[in-house]
Amino acid sequence: MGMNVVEKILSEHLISGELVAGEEIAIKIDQALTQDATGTMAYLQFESMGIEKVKCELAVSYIDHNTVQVGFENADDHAYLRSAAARYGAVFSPPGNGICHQVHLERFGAPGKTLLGSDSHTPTGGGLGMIAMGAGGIDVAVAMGGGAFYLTSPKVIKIELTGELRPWASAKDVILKVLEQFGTKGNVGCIMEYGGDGLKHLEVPERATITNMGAELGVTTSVFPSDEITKKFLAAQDRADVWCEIVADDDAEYDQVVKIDLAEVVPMAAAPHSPGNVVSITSLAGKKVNQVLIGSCTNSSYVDLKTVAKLLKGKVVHPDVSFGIAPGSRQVLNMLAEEGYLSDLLSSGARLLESACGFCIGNSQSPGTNAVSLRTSNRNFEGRSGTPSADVYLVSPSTAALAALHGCFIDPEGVADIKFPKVKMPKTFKVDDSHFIGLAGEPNGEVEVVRGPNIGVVPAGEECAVALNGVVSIKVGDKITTDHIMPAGARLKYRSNIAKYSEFVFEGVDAEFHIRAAASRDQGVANLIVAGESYGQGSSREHAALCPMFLGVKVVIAKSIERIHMANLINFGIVPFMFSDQTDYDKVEEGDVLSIVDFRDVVKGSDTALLRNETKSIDITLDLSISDRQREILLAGGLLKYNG
Ligand code: MIC
Ligand code: SF4
Repeated sequence: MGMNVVEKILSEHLISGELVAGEEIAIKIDQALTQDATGTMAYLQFESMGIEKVKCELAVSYIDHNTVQVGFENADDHAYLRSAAARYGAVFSPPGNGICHQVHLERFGAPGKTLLGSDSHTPTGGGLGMIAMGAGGIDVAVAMGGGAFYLTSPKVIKIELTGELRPWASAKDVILKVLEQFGTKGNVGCIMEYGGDGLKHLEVPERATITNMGAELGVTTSVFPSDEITKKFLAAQDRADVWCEIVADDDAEYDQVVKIDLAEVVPMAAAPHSPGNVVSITSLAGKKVNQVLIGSCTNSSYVDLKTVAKLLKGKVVHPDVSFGIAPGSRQVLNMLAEEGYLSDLLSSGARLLESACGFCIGNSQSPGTNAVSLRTSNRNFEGRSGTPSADVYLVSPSTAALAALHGCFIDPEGVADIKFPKVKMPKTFKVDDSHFIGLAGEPNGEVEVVRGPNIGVVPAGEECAVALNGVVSIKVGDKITTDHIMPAGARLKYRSNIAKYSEFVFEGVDAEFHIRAAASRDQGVANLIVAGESYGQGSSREHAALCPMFLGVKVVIAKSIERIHMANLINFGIVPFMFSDQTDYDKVEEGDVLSIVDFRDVVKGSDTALLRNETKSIDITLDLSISDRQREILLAGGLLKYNG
C-alpha cells in the first residue's frame, strides 16, 4: 500500500508504537526550536534534567517575543539564553534576526525532517515538507537532550487543492477557508496534508502561511509535499543541498479527503474573537478601521511585504488609520530596504516595527478603546491585543493594505483603480548568516550561564495524592485559550519567574483567582478547574499548566482539552479528566467541594473515576483517557520528577 507524506516522514522517525491513528507513538526529533518567551523555562528544565549538551541535529534558540525591554527582565532573559546556547551547543538567533518561524523557514528547515518547537506555530515548517510540531518547553528540552517525542499517531486529512488563486485571493484566505470548514475545535489528533494540482501555484511562503495558521484548527500539524517548488525556494536561499523529494504515492490513503478549488477562494477575514469566525470581506465592506498591522509569523514574508509596498507606492494611508509593518526577518527587511520597497512603505505612512512578534502577542501596539484593528496575524482572541474592547480582524496583507489606504474594509474586487500587483518569488534571497551565534553547534562547557534576578527556578511537582479533596476554584466556559489562562502581553516579562507570573493566572477572566487558589493550596485543599469545550486552545505556553500547578491546581475537568495543553497539564502533574456525560458540566459550580476517594488508583489504571460533589451530594462519572506512560508521569508528579 502506498504512503502519504505524513506516513513517509513519521515512519522514518518512528522509535516506538505503530502508525495506527489514536495509538501513542514515539518519534525521533531532528531539529528543535525555542523562542525566548518559552525558551527560558525550556532551558531551565533542560539544565535541571542534568543534560550536558544538545544531542539532536540542530537546536536554535530565537529571541523574537520579548524584545520590548521595559525593565531589566527581557534583557536578562536574553543574556541567559545566549549563554545557555553557547554552553550547551545551540544556535542563538539574537533579537533583530526576526520571528522564529520565518527565520527557521528561510535558514534551517529541511524537507523530511522532524522539528519540535516550544511555540504552537512551529507547523510553519510544514510548508517545506517537514513534520513540524509545537509542544511545551519541557518536551522540547527532552528532544534537545536526544529524547523521543510522544504523540498520538494522527489521522491524516488530505486537503486536495485544485485550480489557481484569483488576484486578491491569497494563501491567508485559503487557510481561512479551511478554518471556516473545520472550525477551531474538534480536530485534535489530525494532521492536514495538502496535495493536488493546485500545489503548483503555491510558493513555499504561501504554503507556510497555510501550515502556520493550521495551528488554529487545533491539529497536530499541517504539511505540504516537498516538490520542485520547494527545491527552487531552498536554492534561492542557497540551501539546495537540503532538498529531497517527498510526495505522496499515487495509491496513498487518507482518513478523509476534502477538496478546495483555489479559483473559488475569495478574500476573507476572521472576525472577533476567534480565528474560526470566518466571514467574507464583501460582508464587511465599508466598515471603518482604526488600526492596520502587517506582520507576524503568518504573513511577513518578502512577497507579502513587497505586495503591500506595491499597493501603497505613491499613495498615503488614510489619516484615521494607525498603520504598522513588522517584516518577518532581517532578510525580508534588508531586501525591502535594498530594493527600495521599504521607502515606498515609509512614504505611505507606515510605522516600521521591529522584526519580532510585537503586536501579535499584545506587548505593543494595543489598539484604542473599542477600536477596529486589522491584522495579518493568526489569533484574535479577546483581549490578546491588550485592549479587551477592541475588535481584531485577521486578514491577508493585500486586504490590510487596501483598508489602510481607505480607512475602511474594501471589497478588492470592487476597486477599479487599483490592479492587484502579482509579485514573483525572487531568484535569490539575500543570505547573511553573520548574526547567528554558534552555527557550528559546538557546546562549550567553559561558558558560564548568566542568571540575572529574573531567572527563577523550575518549581517541583508533587506526587499524586491517594485521595483528592478539593474545591472548584474556577469554572469557565468553552474555548478558553491559553491567553485567558496565562496572559502574555504586558505580563510576558515574568515568563522566567513562576512565582511572580502565577499572580496573573486567569487575570482577564477572574483577577481574584490566584488569591483564592493560593489560599486553598496553603490550607492543603486541592484546586480544581472546571471547563467547557476545547480548553487550552492556542499557544504552547506550558506556563498555562506550570503556573496553575504552582497555585495548587491538581485537576482540570473539561468537556474537551486541546492537544498541546493536555500534554502540558500531564507534564506538570495536573490530571486532565473529561466529563463522561457533557451535561454534567452543569452539575458543578465554582466553590463546590469535590472528592475522588481512590484518586491515585484511578490515575494508576482506570479509564473512569467517580467524582463526588460533596456540596450537592451527587456523583459524576469522569473519563481519563491517557496512555500508560502519561499515567506514570502523573503519579510521579510531572515529567521532571518522572525523568529524574
Ligand atoms: C502565541 O502566538 O500565542 C505565542 C506567544 O507565540 C505562543 C508561545 C508563547 O506563549 O510564548 C505560542 O503560540 O505557542
Ligand atoms: Fe510570534 Fe505571533 Fe507568531 Fe506567536 S503567532 S510566534 S506571537 S508572531
